[in-house]
Amino acid sequence: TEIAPGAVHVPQWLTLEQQRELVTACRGWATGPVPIRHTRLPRGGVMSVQTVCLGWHWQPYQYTRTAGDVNGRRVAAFPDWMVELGRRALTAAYADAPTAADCTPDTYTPDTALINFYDGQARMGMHQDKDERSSAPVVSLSIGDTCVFRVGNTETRTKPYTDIELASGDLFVLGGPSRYVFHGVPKVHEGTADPATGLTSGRLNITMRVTGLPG
Ligand code: MD3
Ligand code: FE
Repeated sequence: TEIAPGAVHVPQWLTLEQQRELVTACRGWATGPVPIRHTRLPRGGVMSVQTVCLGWHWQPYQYTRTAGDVNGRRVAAFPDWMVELGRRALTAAYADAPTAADCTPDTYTPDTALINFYDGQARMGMHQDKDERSSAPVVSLSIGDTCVFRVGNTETRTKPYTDIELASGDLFVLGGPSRYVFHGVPKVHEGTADPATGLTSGRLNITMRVTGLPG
């Protein structure tokens, strides 16, 4: 379903087995070289969401190879199998909306992933993703609790916006004219996760991106 030009929702894209495998992989990264943490914001706040990164370490306004705000170590590599998963995701999302992509699935090469974990109280305020030096699409995969995902406009963090539910296994691709829209997660429906995913509580979201940074 195309929510806005370039913003495509593919419900139930991941199989239960793929979801379980991703949960297992994410558990490993969360306790890897740079453990999952609540990101500190420049103005002194702390995000309610917990994040662990692959390939590049994200902090507001910058991507670095090492995690200066955690333990100074280099983040885990972005795996080749996730590049392939990202390409399959673009193919699935843009099959019926080919004009939306500013890059074709076979050349799409994400080099970083932000893995966000939401407990029942976690939220993400309305924001734009502008720290990447590339306008290539962002691929989002959700596992666990269902959430409300708010897709807004490129001008303001307020109305008009569209609220949709993102459930376990759903794919969302943001590209083309929707790449720089304000968006957020105002609500997680606690306790809606299917334990067969491997997550008994909370919500996991994986976003793959192209940083546009050298090697
Ligand atoms: C729209 N994550 O990590 S995923 C984020 O569910 C983020 O954890 C949310 O927003 C989450 O920055 C939403 C869907 C998504 C991801 C990236 C986008 C929507 C986007 C980039 C541009 C516009
Ligand atoms: Fe975002």
